Amino acid sequence: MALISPSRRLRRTPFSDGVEAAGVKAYTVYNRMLLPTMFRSIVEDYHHLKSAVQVWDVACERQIELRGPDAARLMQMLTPRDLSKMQMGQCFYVPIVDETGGMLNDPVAVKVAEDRWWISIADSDLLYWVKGLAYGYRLDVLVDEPDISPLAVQGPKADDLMAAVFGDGVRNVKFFRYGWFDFQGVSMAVARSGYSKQGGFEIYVDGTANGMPLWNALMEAGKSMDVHAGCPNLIERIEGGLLSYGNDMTRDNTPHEAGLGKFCSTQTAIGCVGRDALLRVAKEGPTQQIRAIEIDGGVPPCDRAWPLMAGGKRVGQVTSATNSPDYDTGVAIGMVKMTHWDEGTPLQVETPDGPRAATVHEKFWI
Ligand code: THG
Repeated sequence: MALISPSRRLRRTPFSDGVEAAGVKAYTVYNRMLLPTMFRSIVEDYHHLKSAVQVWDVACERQIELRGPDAARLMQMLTPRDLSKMQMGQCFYVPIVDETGGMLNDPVAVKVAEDRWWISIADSDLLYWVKGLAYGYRLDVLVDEPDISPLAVQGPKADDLMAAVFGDGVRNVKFFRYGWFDFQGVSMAVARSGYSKQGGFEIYVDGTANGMPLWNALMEAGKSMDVHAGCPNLIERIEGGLLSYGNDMTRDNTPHEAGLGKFCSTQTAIGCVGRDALLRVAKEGPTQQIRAIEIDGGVPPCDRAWPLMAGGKRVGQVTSATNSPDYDTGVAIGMVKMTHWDEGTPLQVETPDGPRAATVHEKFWI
């Protein structure tokens, strides 16, 4: 494949120097920022993520900050998830929908204070939707993208590495909660979250100056734990059923189709955009939904939707796929019509390398 030409539009991150020194081999573009996708090889990175600990430059998980008296009201307008009981110190995975109930993003919302929220976005230009709502409703809130860059520490040894750098207190941070911890005199928000199923943390690094000092401190403290630079791993995230906005679901899908109905309390999410549309789909239920798809016989890289067929008719599509070393099969995420979404349903998937036998599963591998 050809190289990507660097330019100011394709933003570097506070950790890019560390990523390059670690020998990054491939990037993708996410929120107009560089996101590493491979260091040694996808398979080596995968085994290492599951056995040791990695430091990930996920600065591309950009923050939209809401600040002001109407911040909480605006946040609840954005999502059908009920935020009324959310406390400071909590993070919520929140579907964001438009007025038709179509998904615009699936970020992590961080409640920093009653009047201050961060929305840690997936790959879509959500800022303009949020600014438009704030302006259109004349809300008393500032909306912008501060230079706050998440750095993830993921893997079974993540607790030990984080304790070595931030102190033993980080061990007590619960899943999808965060606390403030000192690094070289700077207070940083440290959450137990991240885009893997191996456990770990995300540090919200404010500004560029603290980026490389923190990166280097983690690499130094982790030497005995075989720490390595890593990144969200394609195989591990498909095994774990972690969805990728723009790949596995788009504005054409409702949260219920994406399997995110459990994060919607549309009845009680008062004021949320798309409420009427979602109440309708929640009542009737989706007619297609995300499923784990097992594929026999090996799969090529997946850079477009692959049709899922049954008896010569299209019944869905595969949107992410790879080969799993640990499960010794092709693993995939797909959208399947309700007539064919039951556990064990045999299908055919049309890959660029030819048709493959596929099986629908109700649960993912991890
Ligand atoms: N962390 C932060 N920001 C992010 C991501 C992240 N922004 C972009 C992207 N990832 C947003 N998408 C997701 C998708 C899945 C999860 C988080 C963000 C996730 N899901 C868990 C799961 O499915 O098992 C659990 C969610 C829950 O139970 O609340 O973690 O990773 N900061």
